[in-house]
Amino acid sequence: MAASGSTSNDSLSGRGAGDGGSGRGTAATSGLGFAPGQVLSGPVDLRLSASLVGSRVHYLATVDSTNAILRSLAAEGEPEGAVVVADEQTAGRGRAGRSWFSPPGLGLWLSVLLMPRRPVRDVAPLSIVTAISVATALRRDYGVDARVKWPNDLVAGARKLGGILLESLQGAAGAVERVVVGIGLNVNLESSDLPADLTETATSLRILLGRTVPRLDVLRSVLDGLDEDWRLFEAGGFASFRERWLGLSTVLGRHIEIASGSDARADGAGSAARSRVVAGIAVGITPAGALIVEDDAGETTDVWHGDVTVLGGTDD
Ligand code: BT5
Repeated sequence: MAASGSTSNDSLSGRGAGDGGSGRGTAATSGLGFAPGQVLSGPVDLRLSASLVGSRVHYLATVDSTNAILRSLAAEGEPEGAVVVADEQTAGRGRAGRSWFSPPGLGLWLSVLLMPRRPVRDVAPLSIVTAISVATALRRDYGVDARVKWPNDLVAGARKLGGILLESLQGAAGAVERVVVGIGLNVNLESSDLPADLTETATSLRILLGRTVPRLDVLRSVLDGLDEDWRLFEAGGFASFRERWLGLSTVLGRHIEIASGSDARADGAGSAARSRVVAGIAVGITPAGALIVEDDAGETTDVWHGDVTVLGGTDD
């Protein structure tokens, strides 16, 4: 299908107008510098160094969910590395049926198509790998103290800066043929933009830095970082990210509770019927990306997915 989504002129601001603080207002900082509704070449139009991630970038104004759009495109033969990025999502998705607040022009709401051809279990850590990759890019290029909260959160100062939603389109014999990696990143939201239920828990680059940031620059930083990290993951699996996780994790060494079973699995099948809570200290991560939790009796459990609550203090 042709990627569908409405177009608007609001985002058609001069390229780079947001970079120099030229005072052209919201459109200058909110627009990606291109008219929405186009398919862009990452290397040519966006000047990405990446050769795979962002090979084609569908830039749309308003969509229900970039993950949903990219799933449809994938079914019609979209190549690996394709990206869908939208100014606004009207039905942005979180895990387990939750929603993702995606107001127009203030964040990066995007999805990347990957084709790992690895078994489901090997692909599950891609969610934390993506969070590690984005955190690394933001630390390097914006100097923010971005960290990761297993399994899929990007946090700063104990607040949620972004989230990752992995959806797999499973192929034959357990091989994952296509994975849609959804990334939501709060860029230029101010506290007053947040709905009441997120004011105490969410943050953005703008809130952290005290200034607006051109979304195009953040997009480049994130896609180039992902391209590099995706190659590392393909070559060495999660083991290549273990050290970085140890340095960026907000849960390591903390007393936590994990509600698992309410989470959607990597293959998208979900397992809502079974829900269990594992409690203890997060003592490490396995080479394959499962969180190791040690209970009071010293027994350890490997946990593959779930929602983590850090007990007795803040999350960072
Ligand atoms: C996530 O789910 O964190 C995954 C979010 C993935 C969003 C991207 S945007 C592009 C792509 N297309 C999509 O449709 N989705 C992906 P989860 O761990 O379940 O967290 C969801 C919870 O985060 C919600 O229940 C809220 O409490 C909170 N939340 C919602 N919007 C938020 C925001 N903009 N900033 C911070 N927290 C938010």
